[in-house]
Amino acid sequence: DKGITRPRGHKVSFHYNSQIEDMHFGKTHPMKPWRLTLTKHLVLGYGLQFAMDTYQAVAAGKDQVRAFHDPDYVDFLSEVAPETFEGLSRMPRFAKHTPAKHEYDSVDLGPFNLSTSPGADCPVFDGMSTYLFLYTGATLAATHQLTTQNSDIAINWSGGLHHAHKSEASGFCYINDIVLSILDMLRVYARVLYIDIDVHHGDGVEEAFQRQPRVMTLSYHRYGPYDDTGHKFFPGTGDLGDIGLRGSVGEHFALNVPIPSGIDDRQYKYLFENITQRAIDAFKPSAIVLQCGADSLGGDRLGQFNLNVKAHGECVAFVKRARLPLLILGGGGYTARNVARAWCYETAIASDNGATLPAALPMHLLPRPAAFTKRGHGNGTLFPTFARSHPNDCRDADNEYMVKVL
Ligand code: ZLM
Ligand code: CA
Ligand code: ZN
Repeated sequence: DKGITRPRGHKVSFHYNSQIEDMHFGKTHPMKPWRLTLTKHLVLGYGLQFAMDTYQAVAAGKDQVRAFHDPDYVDFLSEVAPETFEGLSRMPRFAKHTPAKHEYDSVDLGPFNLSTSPGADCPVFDGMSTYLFLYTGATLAATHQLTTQNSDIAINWSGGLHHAHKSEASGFCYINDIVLSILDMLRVYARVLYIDIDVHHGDGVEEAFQRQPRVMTLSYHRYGPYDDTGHKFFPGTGDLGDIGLRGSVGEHFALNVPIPSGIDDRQYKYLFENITQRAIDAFKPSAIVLQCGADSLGGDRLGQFNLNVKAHGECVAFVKRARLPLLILGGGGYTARNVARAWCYETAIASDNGATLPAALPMHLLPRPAAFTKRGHGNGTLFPTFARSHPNDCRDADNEYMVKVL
């Protein structure tokens, strides 16, 4: 069908729940769950579902989330909504988790670094609990496919929330689905390698396993001063000398590749392939988790790298060639249409259809002709980025590959 093939002896599973797309962090918050709508439409438009097993995700249980997170935090996340936030925040078992105010915090933070202020990194929004437990459920289902040997590669683009801590939300991340997945994998696999190509440092995952020699964490990220204000690029950790907890058995099982802004395809590919290969050779993992944050692409609203979709995808292709059980997760990515291009392309690479994607968009995904953009013609819900495009959203204009292929 449509030239999309399922190679024999190479099973890929795709885990998703469309309910996640309807969530809103707040009007101008950079994290847009509807980037997953765009991704889904591209994946289905190209017929990639015929090359994979697709699974509708169900919510993770609180007990599953407690495998890493503090029980009070899990209760708070499962009960909180914008209307109940204030009341819950005053309850002593939750109030004791309220952080001290930092000088740079422009918003008031409640317990667990959560807030109802619109400017917060981790706002409490309508449907938040549903959202959190669903993306976590999708990652755990994907993990289960691998540990039971039902899939060789499992994909969850709604997961990969690498900043969440044991009892604190951070950087748009509330539940650390990656840590939960790796903890589950450790019951089956001797060693797990975690690789993180999001433009931000994978601090939550590194911290969780800093004393653990069975998990090696390897993050590539922007590091150093953000601009001339002297503020560091978020989260400000992940220096080259960060190698896991010194003096513990986990020392040397964390690797960090701090990178200045503007890195291009050739430079990134050189670093990624050389370092990742040496990590695989030395550590000999039994399984790999790859966080594919798309904020490392050129033109990202928050990122400062200059990668093309093709080079981002080559990281996935490279890791796939290790032929180990592979969990592929999303993460950051703030210029929605580029996120969809990257994750659709990477879905094709995972399912061995990377070379067969036609250069032209599938017919029903083409932008409406100008004559139809007048008000009153269609509701524009299928592919809204064309209607919403903003000058700042077009910084990939000379991005040859993106323009040509997707
Ligand atoms: N202020 N609204 C990456 C996580 C990056 C911390 C500086 C909040 C923003 C950002 C929020 C609507 C991943 C910081 C920022 C403003 C303290 C960050 C709400 C714009 C907005 O317009 C915004 C009013 C918001 C947040 C920008 N926050 C940009 N960068 C980072 C977190 C997550 O990609 O790695 C994985 C998913 N936070 O720099 C501040 C220090 C909070
Ligand atoms: Ca990273
Ligand atoms: Zn990021």
